[in-house]
Amino acid sequence: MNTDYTLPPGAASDWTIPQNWTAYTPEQHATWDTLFARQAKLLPGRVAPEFLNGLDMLRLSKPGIPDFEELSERLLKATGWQVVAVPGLVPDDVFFDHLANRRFVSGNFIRRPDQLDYLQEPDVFHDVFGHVPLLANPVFADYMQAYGIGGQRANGLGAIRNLARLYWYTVEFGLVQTRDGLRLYGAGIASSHSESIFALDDPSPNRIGFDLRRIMRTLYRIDDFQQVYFVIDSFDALLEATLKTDFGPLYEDLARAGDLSPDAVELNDVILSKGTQAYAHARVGN
Ligand code: HBI
Ligand code: FE
Repeated sequence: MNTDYTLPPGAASDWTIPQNWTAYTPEQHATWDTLFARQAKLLPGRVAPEFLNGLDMLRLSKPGIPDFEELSERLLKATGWQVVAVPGLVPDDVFFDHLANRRFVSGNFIRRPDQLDYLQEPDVFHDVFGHVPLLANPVFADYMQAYGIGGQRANGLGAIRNLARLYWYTVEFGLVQTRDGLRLYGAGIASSHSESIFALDDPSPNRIGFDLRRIMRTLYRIDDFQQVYFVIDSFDALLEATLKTDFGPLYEDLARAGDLSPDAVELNDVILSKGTQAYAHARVGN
């Protein structure tokens, strides 16, 4: 995927850079505060309770862009994870190596005030607000490390394309069933005001029960709301499904099975809601 990137000047060989927290301007801290306030208001009743717990445990409501040293100190105590700064997207093998060692890489920059609703590269709000709360949960913390270790293996088997879909449809855009109803937990949803509403409430997307093999066959779009969301029963079930799977033979099987489009519905799918796809069809180019 990103393996042709060259190491930016000033970065260490593992692509980390100093966060340089004291260099953030008051405007940049204010951007964080604006984004935080908007999501903190929207998410209760929408996000998995484990996410809200993480926000609380890590004191993420403290004003301003979090200082990674302080954040890592709390996170280390909770689950042994740390947050390290990187300039942007890093090559897959570097990304996997950090995760396998319980280090989460975060962009140190923040979006401009005119980009509050969408940007292509993951910034500190997406990475820290979106991803880090669940890293304070022991089960999810283990899942993320397992993904990193699995990524190192997939790299050698030419199967990153398949494995990356698992990350996409769980870590970035996952939904979870709870006693109180459907909740979001994916960082791409949790850090987006509009998708936090769309993913749960809009009639357009399909919502389908989690199935590891099915997910790894499914293409995804990076430039718009998802056309399908996959729903796990619990973080325990997600971790167990990945730990008990022998990915080697599965990758061979997936190569034969072929890819599915994001709006596909398969015979064996557990359909929680069949989408109209009206949103996707109304967009130019669909
Ligand atoms: N780099 N900084 C950063 N953040 C990511 O989420 C990321 C990355 N490099 C590769 C990557 N994600 C994914 O493509 C892998 O899961 C395959
Ligand atoms: Fe992300």
